[in-house]
Amino acid sequence: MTVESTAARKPRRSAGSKTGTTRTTDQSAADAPAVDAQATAAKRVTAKRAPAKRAPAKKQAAKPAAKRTGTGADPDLVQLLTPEGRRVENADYDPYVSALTSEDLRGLYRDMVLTRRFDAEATALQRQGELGLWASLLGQEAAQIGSGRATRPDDYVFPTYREHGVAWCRDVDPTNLLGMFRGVNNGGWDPNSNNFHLYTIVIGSQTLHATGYAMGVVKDGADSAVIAYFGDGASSQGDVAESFTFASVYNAPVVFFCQNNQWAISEPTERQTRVPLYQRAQGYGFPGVRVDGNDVLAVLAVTKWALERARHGEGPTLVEAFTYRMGDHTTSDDASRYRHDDERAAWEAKDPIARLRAYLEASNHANEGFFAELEAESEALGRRVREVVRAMPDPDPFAMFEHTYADGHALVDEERAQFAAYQASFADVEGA
Ligand SMILES: Cc1ncc(C[n+]2csc(CCOP(=O)(O)OP(=O)(O)O)c2C)c(N)n1
Ligand SMILES: [Mg+2]
Repeated sequence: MTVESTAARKPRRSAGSKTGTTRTTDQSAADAPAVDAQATAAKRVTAKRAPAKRAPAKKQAAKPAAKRTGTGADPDLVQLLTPEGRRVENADYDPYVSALTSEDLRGLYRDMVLTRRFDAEATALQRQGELGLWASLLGQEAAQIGSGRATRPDDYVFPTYREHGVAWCRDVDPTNLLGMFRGVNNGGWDPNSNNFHLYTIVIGSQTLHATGYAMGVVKDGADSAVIAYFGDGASSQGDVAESFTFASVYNAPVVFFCQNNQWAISEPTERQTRVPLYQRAQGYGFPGVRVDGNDVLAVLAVTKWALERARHGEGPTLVEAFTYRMGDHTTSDDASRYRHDDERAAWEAKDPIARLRAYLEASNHANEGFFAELEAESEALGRRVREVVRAMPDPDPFAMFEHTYADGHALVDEERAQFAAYQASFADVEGA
């Protein structure tokens, strides 16, 4: 499915493009002059360092203002599909999804269903002892599919450890995600094949990598954008604050995509922030938008808008996808120890897949045959995942000592010898 291609491509970013004056969407009148000054400085730096080969400035297409106000019950939330699956109008973001065909809409549904199935299969495999750990995305399918489908192949994606739906959109084979969780490799895919970086466990650090990468994109004169995923808990990390500062002052073409799933392991979001997370962006001088993270159309629209800003030299955007982690933090966690079932039940009523299905059915975008075929495809995916994981060869246990230092190290040599002695201690048992 090529949802991305439905949006018109815009001019390439250039050194002289509007960096500050268009960033009015999230600024109050009072702070505008300060931000303008900052943006001018950013433009100066960018222009000085820009390679000569980059295209001259082109006139910007008119952009819609970032709406912080939605049309639903929550005025802060951008929503195009209500939890009941009713389409609501939004003049700012409708243009980003208006060209979607029935096939595109079915494609988004298929993406979410298959991603959920893959995720459920991985959780079951962990319970069966086939994986060491799994971080489920249950409940976050719309946030991930909507944003993932908004990206172009030449964009670069920096995920956390939970972005299985985004990986799906980037054509990373889902079975490749499982090697690390089985402990047989350190990643399992080539980041440069799909412009999808390796999973990052060090909370928030990938926002710095993404910002640096985005600054490099500008130096290359390319018109691609970068998107960095992180969580509500990660928003408290210094790395994230630093990346916001750098991205802002260097006007880096990066979208900070925060999946606020309400929990950071056992810490609720109110322990991370006193203000809605999207409002943090204002202090850094770029727009922030809160989108209904369980509404795939709204997420697609808002992320497209933010990526286009980046492409056109308008700098970073913070997108807060307001969603919910339906499962445990990982399979090592037990969320029933710290949160109530009624909270989960309230979010179940906002399920991202159920709401798109309701819309597809009510609008005749899909018939029973489609849903039946998808169920069969889902079963087949589950079977394939089980077979591939069980067939993954164990690595040579000594391989882990080979990649720590390029030229070897006395301490690693010592540890290798200790490990060899430990392994040898099983010889008697095995022989008995
Ligand atoms: C720098 C760092 N500190 C702590 C941890 C341990 N840790 C792993 S996941 C997690 C919570 C992250 O929560 P959030 O950013 O909301 O992402 P979510 O897991 O909810 O997707 C923490 C604290 C870590 N991996 N890295
Ligand atoms: Mg979280």
